[in-house]
Amino acid sequence: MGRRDRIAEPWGRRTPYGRGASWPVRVDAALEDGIRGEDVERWVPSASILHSNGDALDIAVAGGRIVGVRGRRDDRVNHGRIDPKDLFAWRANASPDRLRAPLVRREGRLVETDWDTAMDEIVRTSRQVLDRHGPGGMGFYTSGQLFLEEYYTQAVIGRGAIGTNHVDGNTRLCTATAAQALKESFGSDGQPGSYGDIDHADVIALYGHNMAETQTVLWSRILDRLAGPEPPRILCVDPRRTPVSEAATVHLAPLPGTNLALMNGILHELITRDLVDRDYVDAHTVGFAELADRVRDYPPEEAGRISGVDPGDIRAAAQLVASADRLLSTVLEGFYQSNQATAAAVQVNNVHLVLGMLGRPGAGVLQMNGQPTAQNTRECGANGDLPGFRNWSNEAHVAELAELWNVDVMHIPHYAPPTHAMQMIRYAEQGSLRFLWVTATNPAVSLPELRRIRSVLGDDRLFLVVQDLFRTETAELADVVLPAATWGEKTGTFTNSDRTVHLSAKAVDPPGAARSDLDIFLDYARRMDFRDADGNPLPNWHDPESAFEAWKRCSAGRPCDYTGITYERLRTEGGIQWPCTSDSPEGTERLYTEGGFWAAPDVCEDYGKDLLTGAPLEPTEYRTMNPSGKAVLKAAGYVPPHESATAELPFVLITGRTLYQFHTRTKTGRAAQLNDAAPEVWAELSRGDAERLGAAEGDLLELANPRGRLRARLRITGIRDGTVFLPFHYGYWDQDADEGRAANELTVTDWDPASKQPIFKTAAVAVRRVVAGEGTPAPAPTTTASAPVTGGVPPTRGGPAAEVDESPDPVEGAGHHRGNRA
Ligand SMILES: Nc1nc2c(c(=O)[nH]1)N[C@H]1C(S)=C(S)[C@@H](COP(=O)(O)OP(=O)(O)OC[C@H]3O[C@@H](n4cnc5c(=O)[nH]c(N)nc54)[C@H](O)[C@@H]3O)O[C@H]1N2
Ligand SMILES: Nc1nc2c(c(=O)[nH]1)N[C@H]1C(S)=C(S)[C@@H](COP(=O)(O)OP(=O)(O)OC[C@H]3O[C@@H](n4cnc5c(=O)[nH]c(N)nc54)[C@H](O)[C@@H]3O)O[C@H]1N2
Ligand SMILES: [Mo]
Repeated sequence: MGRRDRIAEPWGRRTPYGRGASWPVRVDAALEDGIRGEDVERWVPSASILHSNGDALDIAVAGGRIVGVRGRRDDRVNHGRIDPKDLFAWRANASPDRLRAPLVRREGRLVETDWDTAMDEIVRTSRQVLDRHGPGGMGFYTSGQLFLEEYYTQAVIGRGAIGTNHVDGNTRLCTATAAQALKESFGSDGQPGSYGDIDHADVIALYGHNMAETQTVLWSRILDRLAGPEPPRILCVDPRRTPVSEAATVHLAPLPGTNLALMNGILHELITRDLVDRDYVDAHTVGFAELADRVRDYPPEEAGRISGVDPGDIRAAAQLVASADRLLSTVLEGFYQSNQATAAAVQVNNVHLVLGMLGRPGAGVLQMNGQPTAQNTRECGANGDLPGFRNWSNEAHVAELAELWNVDVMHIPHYAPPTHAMQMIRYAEQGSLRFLWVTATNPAVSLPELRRIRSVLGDDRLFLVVQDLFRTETAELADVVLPAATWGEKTGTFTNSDRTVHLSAKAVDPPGAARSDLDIFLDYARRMDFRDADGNPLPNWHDPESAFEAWKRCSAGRPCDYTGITYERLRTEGGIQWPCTSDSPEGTERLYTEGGFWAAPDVCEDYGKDLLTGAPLEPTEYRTMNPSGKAVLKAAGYVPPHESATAELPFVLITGRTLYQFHTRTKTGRAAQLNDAAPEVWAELSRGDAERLGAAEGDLLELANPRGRLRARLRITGIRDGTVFLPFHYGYWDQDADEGRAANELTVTDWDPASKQPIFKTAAVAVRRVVAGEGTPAPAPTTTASAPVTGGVPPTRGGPAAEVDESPDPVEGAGHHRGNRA
């Protein structure tokens, strides 16, 4: 099939297929300039690390260096394809500014030191804080980008050895709402659907999910269905014009923050027009009467009034999903980070439950993940959950952990729900949290209201450890910086959005003295001399595989049961979907096929919350409501966002992603192909709003509200009126700058009451034009949702450096893994 510029054509060449057929193979490969297939000495199995899709790939190694990547043709997830970020960003691993030695703060400055000095300082401070403040003085803020083995080790150290409740991940910012929505509806986290559902669905609905840019390989699968016989029809719910909306049969562009009203409008139509699957509802759910009652207040006219969507379009959307023979829905940040996040995401589950659209090929829900390993943070209990999706308010579940770890049950905090990240920041601000260990996340750019975050993390009272690959904005605030090995330099497993587990093996050595996160945590545990009740070391494992085996014991009998998976199987077979047990050795493609949910009172992960207030249900209340563990139809009424547009701050600010950059750009900003495609922050406005401001493409704008200010060049796009979009990828200029370029200078300290996920997608801002662009367009890509609606902007191209091999066969001279392609 030849070579393609995958910056200009991010989704690559079409390989059309029809409904129910197998998605054709297309193997994407990118090797360093001058390296040919036969120069590659080893291909090391891994998967993509720059989104949640879990695209299986092999890392090419020559001369002790990573020299490229190639998609794995036999893997169930990607059938050989990889996305532009994964094709190019591996170059960042070898970046000359990687951290090569630990840093400690001396007289205000970070200076290089050795591991003993750095670890001694961490251990000494840990002991001091434990003595003076107890376990509640200690906090761990981790990631959705480490490996399963590392999270489980962190969870055991934090919850079992130290006994602090303050362990959370940046998954709180990412998919806490996905987890909570799944718990509310089905009793437990765990994705009901499968990527294979794309092959069978005739209607696919994407809610607040710009899949084309954020899971580009999965979108390629949909594009290939759209290009084949019997294409699916698409529903898109997004206030911007995106590649998804361009492909949609029905596009609803709500005012940001009004998803719940819109969903209630859709459910109103399904219920009042009696499009409900009564048999399914009666057999498998509780709560239908309350739901019907609640949505009665949201006829399309009312839902449309609130959301600014034409009532006819709401009817058309309801008609579209109701007409599906097999309906697949996906949900992401446009719901999870917006007003009433959990309540809105739950209504998508409700659509599936009332239509009986679950557990069959093509009929499924994907409450998507964002980060590559977020599923593992959640299942291992390194975020605000207990390991193995155990219920913190179920005494028996906590006792299981105490037995597994051989510690006193009272030592594992379960007096309150695990502390969420925003609350940890609050404790640090108030001074009760004195030690914070940040791993694989860059909160000085990614948390809301950065001026506040800088002041909390930079406070002398807080001892801040930052473990990263680079000297990030957050590392600059740290007391100790630890240099970590990353993907390709260490071994571990991780699980994608559709429960597929992959092994990522070490391909090359990390730079300098950098060490794997797992080794660092285990070293800390030894130096702290953590012991179980019998005086044995805790944790009692020593490497990735022994950590994985320990995790398997923890997962046994829970929804995320890994007991049938081994490193050897992952190495030889490729991705396997959990649960995988001796009863289901091939893994499990879909959950809840016979209705059987994880919602019975004794097994469920959560008794649920009031969606408006977040108040948790008492165990007895849950038992009464759902004694036999059916799915729960949970309803909620609309309430406006806490911050809406005003006369002074007339625009609603939404923030999000572009295809070519990943988060705070520590990797994608260091690969020329990706960096050049979107090198600098920009702001998107509609044509009408731009005219009203007297601004043209490329003009410099200032966005401001009481929390901060930033400047960005204007791109005029198909976004809805009254809304301004900023990519959140670009870190601030310098620590003292009062005016930055990070979107989070302007976002608000606020979170969803049920999931505690911060609201990154509704804030109010003023926008004014500062300087004319003089014909220079905004530094925004043209191939994406940022596509200009005005002429004269040159198209985004990568050129020869971005040319990638796309072939039905593997590149020359390379062996392939056997696999279980779906
Ligand atoms: N290229 C790229 N891919 C990524 C990542 C990345 O950084 N770059 N990050 C990964 C991670 S961690 C995540 S979490 C995912 C996120 O993946 P997505 O959720 O797809 O990405 P976002 O751009 O955050 O938001 C999606 C859409 O939500 C819309 N939106 C904003 N407010 C609202 C609202 O109130 N209602 C509705 N209905 N829509 C709204 C925005 O217009 C935007 O197009 O992407 C993953 N993949
Ligand atoms: N305004 C706004 N803010 C947002 C969002 C938004 O849409 N809008 N989205 C939110 C979401 S969904 C997310 S997921 C977050 C992401 O926000 P962050 O997690 O802060 O972003 P990253 O840049 O991915 O940070 C990961 C860090 O880990 C480092 N790293 C990578 N691999 C390893 C490793 O193996 N070990 C160690 N120790 N370090 C490693 C990287 O160098 C990087 O510094 O941002 C959130 N913030
Ligand atoms: Mo995320």
